[in-house]
Amino acid sequence: MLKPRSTPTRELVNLDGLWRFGIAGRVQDEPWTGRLDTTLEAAVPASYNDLFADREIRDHVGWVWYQRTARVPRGWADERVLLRLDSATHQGRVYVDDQLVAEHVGGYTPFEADITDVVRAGEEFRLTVGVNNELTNVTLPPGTLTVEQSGRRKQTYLHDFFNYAGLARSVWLYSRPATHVEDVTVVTGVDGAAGTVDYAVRTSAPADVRVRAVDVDGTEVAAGTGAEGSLRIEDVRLWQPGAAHLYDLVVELVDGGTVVDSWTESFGVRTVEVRGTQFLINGEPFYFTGFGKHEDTPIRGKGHDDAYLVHDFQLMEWIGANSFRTSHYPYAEEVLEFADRHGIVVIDETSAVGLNLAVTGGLAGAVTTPTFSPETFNDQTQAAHAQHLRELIARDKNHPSVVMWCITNEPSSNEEGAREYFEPLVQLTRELDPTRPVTYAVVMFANPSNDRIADLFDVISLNRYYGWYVANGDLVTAEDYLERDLRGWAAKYDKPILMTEYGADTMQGLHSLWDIPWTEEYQRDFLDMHHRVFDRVEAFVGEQIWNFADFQTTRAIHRVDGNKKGVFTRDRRPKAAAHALRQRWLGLNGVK
Ligand code: GCB
Repeated sequence: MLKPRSTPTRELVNLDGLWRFGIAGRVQDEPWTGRLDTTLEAAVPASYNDLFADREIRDHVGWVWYQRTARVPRGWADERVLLRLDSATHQGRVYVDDQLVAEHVGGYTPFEADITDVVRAGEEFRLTVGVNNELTNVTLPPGTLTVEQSGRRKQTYLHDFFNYAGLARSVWLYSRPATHVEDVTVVTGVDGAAGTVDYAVRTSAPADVRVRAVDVDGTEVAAGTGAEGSLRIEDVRLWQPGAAHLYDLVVELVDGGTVVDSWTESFGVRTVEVRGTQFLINGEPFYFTGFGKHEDTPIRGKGHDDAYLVHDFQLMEWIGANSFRTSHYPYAEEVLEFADRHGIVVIDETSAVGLNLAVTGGLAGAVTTPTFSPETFNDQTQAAHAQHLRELIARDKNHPSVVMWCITNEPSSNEEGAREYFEPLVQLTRELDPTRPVTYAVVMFANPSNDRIADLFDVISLNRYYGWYVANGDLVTAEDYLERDLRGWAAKYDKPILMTEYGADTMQGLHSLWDIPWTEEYQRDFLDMHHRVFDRVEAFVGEQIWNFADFQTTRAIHRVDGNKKGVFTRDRRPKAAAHALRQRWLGLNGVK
């Protein structure tokens, strides 16, 4: 699905701002049929949970309602009119006046509705959006709903981040010509000094297609006609990690000499390949440095915020990080566009986190119920996962920054049923995008002898907590365990190995001379120990620390107002480890 954009043939109205807001039970039934009966207003984009001084809202389970009016610009009489929600976490229902126009399940991918037949150019309409935050065994991420003796509904879940919900990304009204570009796919290659650009344009109706590739200064560097084809850019400037270069592909639909739709897609020319134990970008070995991140800030929760976006990327540059993983869900498209423009490498992850009944919030529990079974994660979960992959890859396939798909975080890959669950999903990912490697983040209890799925993937991405959940406070033992573990994977698989998580909770301002977990010194020494080991293992292609910044989680005895494994605090101040990392990463410069 194309991100709405203003073009010579399309117009765009942003519907962000303050919307009337209420939780189900406190507003009228069928709230879309009239003015929402509330005095509250919620900011969009933002998760609603932390906006109000109201515990019931923060912990509400079920539907909440957002409402505002919007006016269709009067010049849109001959256009199709669409509404686009960049996300509604985790389920959305959209009403224009009394009419349901869209419904979507999945909290981190966009959806839209053609509302031409229910609105009129120049007139106002009432826009009501219901958002539901419930998680079950067939949603991604999954969760469990229970009813307490008091009758209160409660949501529990297996992932270690707060279940922020609401309209955390932008909402748009846009116009589109009746005959229009529906989708554009760009696949690039390198041929000597030239770049090759294979493109495919899907149109809503038969039309003549012409395309041209344009450089940043506006110079046309290649052109072609037809819905599919290949362009050649001589003396191409590649998109490189740390040195982004983007071109525009201008796509025009022409009918009898008139341009009926015009769409511009940015692209970068680059290649990605896994060869043996190497991860190659543009044919050169690439070593990932960086973090697993979260969309998480005070007050806004998971709400997209351009100021944090700029600042986070500034901090990544300052510290020498060349990459991050969108743990544990697809991030706002603005984040990927920024990464495209600034040469930051992205591992794009799905929201399939928590497919593991042996983990709770990072801690291992006894497996009492099988993870994959008709009662737990089943065919319906797998179907939701497949649908999520389709939506994610459709959304993100043209971003040069995205170099790999991570289709799940820490599933129970050592359990029976894992292979049956994942094999078709890996296959689907490869069909949807044959150009990018595929990985999954491997949980600590899956090792080279009991893991059942690693051979299906291109890169082995390990989440390991030696010195934290195992051998806590004993970095000598932890070093030994870590090295054996990594060497075990390297001995079994001829594949690149990447560390996608390692980290130690750290309270900013807590210090000690000794190996005391939670201190700033311990975090620094813990990371140093890991880096010594990584430098000794040949198949190693990168290190992404858990986490970039402290983030909010659900309540748990091992969480102090959230997870504190950030190298930066939640308000983005550096802990001591940040300075040590900076020394290492600026020195490495993406090559080990
Ligand atoms: C993990 C999870 C991550 C947690 C982290 C932790 O393995 O992938 O979501 O936050 O551990 O800190 O426990």
